[in-house]
Amino acid sequence: MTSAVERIYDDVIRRNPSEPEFHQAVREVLDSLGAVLARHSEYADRKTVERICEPERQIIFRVPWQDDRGEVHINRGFRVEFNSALGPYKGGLRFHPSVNLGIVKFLGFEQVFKNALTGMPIGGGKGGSDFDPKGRSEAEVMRFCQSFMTELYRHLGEYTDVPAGDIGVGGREIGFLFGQYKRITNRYEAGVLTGKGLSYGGALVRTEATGYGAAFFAAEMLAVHGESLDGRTVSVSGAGNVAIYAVEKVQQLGGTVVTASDSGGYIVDEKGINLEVLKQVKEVERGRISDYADRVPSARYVAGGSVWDVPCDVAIPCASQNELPESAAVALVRNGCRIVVEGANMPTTPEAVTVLREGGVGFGPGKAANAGGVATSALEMQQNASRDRWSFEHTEARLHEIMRGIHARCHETAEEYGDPGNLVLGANVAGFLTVAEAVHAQGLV
Ligand code: NDP
Ligand code: 2IT
Repeated sequence: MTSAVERIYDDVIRRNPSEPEFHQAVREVLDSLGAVLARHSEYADRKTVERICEPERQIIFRVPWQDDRGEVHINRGFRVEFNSALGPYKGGLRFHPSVNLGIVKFLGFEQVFKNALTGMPIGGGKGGSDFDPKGRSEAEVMRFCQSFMTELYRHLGEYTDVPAGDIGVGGREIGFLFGQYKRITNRYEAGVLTGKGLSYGGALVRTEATGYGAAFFAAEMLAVHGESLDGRTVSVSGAGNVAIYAVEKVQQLGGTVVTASDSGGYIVDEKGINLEVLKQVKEVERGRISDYADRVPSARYVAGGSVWDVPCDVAIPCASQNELPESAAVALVRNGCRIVVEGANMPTTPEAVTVLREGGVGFGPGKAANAGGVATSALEMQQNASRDRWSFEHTEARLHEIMRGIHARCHETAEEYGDPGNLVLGANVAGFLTVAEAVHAQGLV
């Protein structure tokens, strides 16, 4: 870090105490910006970096709701509207007990650069709640979503702020949120949320998009070395939306996925994950990954432990932040892993990224590799705005083209900035340049 960038970082820490994930996300981007700022003195003059590190608006609100027994619960809701230089705030909602302001800010900050990399006209934001959907009935989830939207709706709009899903928020929750927004506003504003059901304005491929996109990105990374996913052994963590569709696309591209996990433990299935069983257990029954091992004789379940101990050529972390620590990176290097591709947001710790780089393992950062989800959300907004409906094939082809474009841009930018193959540098610089140019052009706002 140059001293100018170091000062900006120190200021971020001082003004945002007790938010380690936000500090981590900011540090990773600032670490990449020294050479950029040396070339662009106008960004220093107008404090463009400092403005990009400060959210435009941060909303925190009370979410009261009643469970099925009539007991009252009070959760906290968040929406951080980080940057609108490129378009309306865009980014998911996370429902998980670990959610706090610092986590929402790290996710919102990442989203700004990710959305810029897609080339679509979308700004960055993120939101959520410390509500824990686990073990809650559908009626409880609906009441929670309705209470959450009863406050959030005033901040949203298809030209203002467009949420989608993230951990704990999938098609069911988006449906409840959309219904309440429509009821309160008396407007059928389809483009106010993405990830909607196909019967009311949702887009084909949005469900699959993040996982498919991460697999496409992995394929692009391998292609640089004349390799492919065909015949590769792949480890995936998580067993939610991103993980399931990463497994599906890797399999379609000829790879064998041997793992999946949740917060309780992981499964190893050397024969390759049986996708039908995985979908039944996680999407239909909302069960645990251990249920998979109960049904598939070739699989074994490991309670706790580290899924990254399983030897693989390609690792795709798709669960949560900092799930791949230094010790896991050491194991991956030792076992001959070729590339790590982040399906989740910031799953790899900075220490682990260093170990991977020194060990010669290719690394695809989340803000590039998992951008397929939000890119397809932007395609959903496009379809809503034109009251159109695209086929699966057409939409998937657009997604594939967008992921190829993101990889190419990161790759070329890393070369231009003197560190070929460093996709962290490429993603941060390319994303920053797009946002900074628009922020600068719009004056001191
Ligand atoms: P889901 O809620 O569908 O699935 C999350 C999965 O990760 C579950 O298997 C869950 O296990 C596991 N998990 C969550 N938190 C932890 C934790 N602290 N430790 C271990 N395992 C955990 O979420 P998604 O698949 O949508 O999201 C996964 C990741 O991908 C997140 O980082 C998200 O931000 C990112 N992402 C999502 C996009 C999307 O379109 N959905 C787009 C881009 C990125 P358990 O059930 O035990 O909690
Ligand atoms: O982290 C992410 O990019 C998402 N959760 C998806 C955001 C979106 O608006 O589709």
